[in-house]
Amino acid sequence: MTPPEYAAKVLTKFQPLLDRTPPRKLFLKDKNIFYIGGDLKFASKTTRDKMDFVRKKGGTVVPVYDPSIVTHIVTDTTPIPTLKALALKSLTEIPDHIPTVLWSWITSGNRGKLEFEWMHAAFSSRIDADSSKRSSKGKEAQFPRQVAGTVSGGVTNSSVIDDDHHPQTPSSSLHPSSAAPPFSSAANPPQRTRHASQQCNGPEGDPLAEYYALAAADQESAESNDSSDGEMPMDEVVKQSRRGFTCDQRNTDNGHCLNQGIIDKLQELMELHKEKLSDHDRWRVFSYSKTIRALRNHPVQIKSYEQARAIKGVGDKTARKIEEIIQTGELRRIDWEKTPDVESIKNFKGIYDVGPHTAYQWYNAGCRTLDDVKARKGGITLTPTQKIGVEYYDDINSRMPRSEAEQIFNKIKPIALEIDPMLFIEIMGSFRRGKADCGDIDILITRPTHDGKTHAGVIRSLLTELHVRQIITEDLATPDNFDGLEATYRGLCRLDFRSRRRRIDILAVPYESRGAALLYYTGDDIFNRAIRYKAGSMGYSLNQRGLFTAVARDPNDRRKKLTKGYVIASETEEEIFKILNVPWQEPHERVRAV
Ligand code: DCT
Ligand code: MG
Repeated sequence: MTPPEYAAKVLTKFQPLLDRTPPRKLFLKDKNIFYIGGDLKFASKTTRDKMDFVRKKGGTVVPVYDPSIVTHIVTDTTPIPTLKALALKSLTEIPDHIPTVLWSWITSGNRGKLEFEWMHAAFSSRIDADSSKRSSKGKEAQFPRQVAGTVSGGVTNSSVIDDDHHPQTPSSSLHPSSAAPPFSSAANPPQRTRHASQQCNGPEGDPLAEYYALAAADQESAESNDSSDGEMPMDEVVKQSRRGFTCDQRNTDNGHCLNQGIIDKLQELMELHKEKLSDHDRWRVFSYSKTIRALRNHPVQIKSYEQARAIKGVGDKTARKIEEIIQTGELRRIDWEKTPDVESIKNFKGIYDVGPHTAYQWYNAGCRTLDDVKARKGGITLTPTQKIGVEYYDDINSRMPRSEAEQIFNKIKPIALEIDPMLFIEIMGSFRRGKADCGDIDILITRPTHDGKTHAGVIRSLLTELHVRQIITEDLATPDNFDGLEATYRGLCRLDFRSRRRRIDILAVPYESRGAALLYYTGDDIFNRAIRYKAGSMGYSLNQRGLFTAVARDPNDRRKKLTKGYVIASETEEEIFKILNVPWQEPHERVRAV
């Protein structure tokens, strides 16, 4: 059995033991560990024992190296076999947020608490991995972590700020042999950042954004674990360690909540952090969303700091905020976070096709209001879709009643069936989850192929017809290939001349992918992340096309696939749930977002 095969097996071992073990002994609980023993082909007894040990201490042994999942690489071998196991060419390809440590780091947990990763760094060039944890340790309450625009003599350097993915903090740029101690950035303590340019985190629409946020959440989790103020370690967003993965628990929200007042204030604070894009703010969003979820399901009304602190995952700082809300009905932090840029950035991001990067650019160009944008203040330029976004700003930013989505769909469906009566056409997204209002209309189209025909080209005819009948009014994004089986269309539509314009997405998928596509486009997004995460931790990969086995890559060139991951399920949602051992849930039970 190979090490990855054994790792996959370990995932399901020891559950009864884990259930019996006191949580304080599960010191690897939030850690996703990729272990390398140096035995690439056959898992030796030592490797098997070590993987068992990780699992028994609550850790997850990740079978296939995936930087979006792995929190720590633990290696007992030299760089070359380590790189082989990781299928990388150079240690520099390991992202900064993943410490590469020796086995001794794992055993340090036996002494009561895991020691700092840098003390156990496996390779000198990786000593500084994840130095961001150390640079801001213990300062979170007062000073949000400086992302990449670092402070030098009180003057911020915004030139490197955009590159959130490769932050050049003073400590991370130090050579390990430097005399400076690992906490050297304390000489330049992170400062509260109010200037918009410092909050740009990278290109908008970054498909990995959620993983960076997740990684940030994990970082902070470890950080609070280590912090001296006793903040409890946070669970990962999509995983609830002892109770399993978030996708495994049906949504039990019965609408009645005893802690709504607290939730409202925390939510208000969370929304402010959403507009700010430093790692710190992203983590706050995840942290508060998790607390809010916990409060929603909490069976008693919280009346004290101690009661708040007793909730799993609520640390000292959050408990103090809850106490303030209970005692005063207010939360001063909300005013503190209402920096001048927040409102403008929020408004700009409401424009279709405007992400954080553009929003901050416009802010820095002097725009503060939508009128400033319309007036092109500061010489800003808009793309054609952004112009449509500005013109129908209010329409696009208001949610439609469920009934309106249904009426629009009921106009579109017969038109599609006129083109081909064999089409499968369904409405997805929040509508399928039973929500009372919808942000847009998500339509899925496919067609059985047993008669030798497909739905290729249908989208073209459908769009033409919907334009002619003035149901679709503006195009925002048209498919690259109208004649393929996969196509994505985005636009605006309306029920009639008196109605607001609404966002509409039409997605065509091959018939054999329909189950995976239904699952994906039904959501919600947090449920999707959780089920993808679970699939990944089981050595699979899940997307809107199907559930795939892991792909083996050429160690000399990661871009080259050695084995093609093959689809093991895609035709029905049920089979995907079954293989991933997720209890079946109807669409309305898949709601996880707060
Ligand atoms: N989705 C996802 N991850 C995202 C965005 C979307 O998995 N980041 C999936 C889940 C829902 C589906 O795509 C449709 O997306 P939206 O229309 O954006 O969301 P919705 O759940 O339909 O909510 P809304 O009512 O706001 O449209
Ligand atoms: Mg939707």
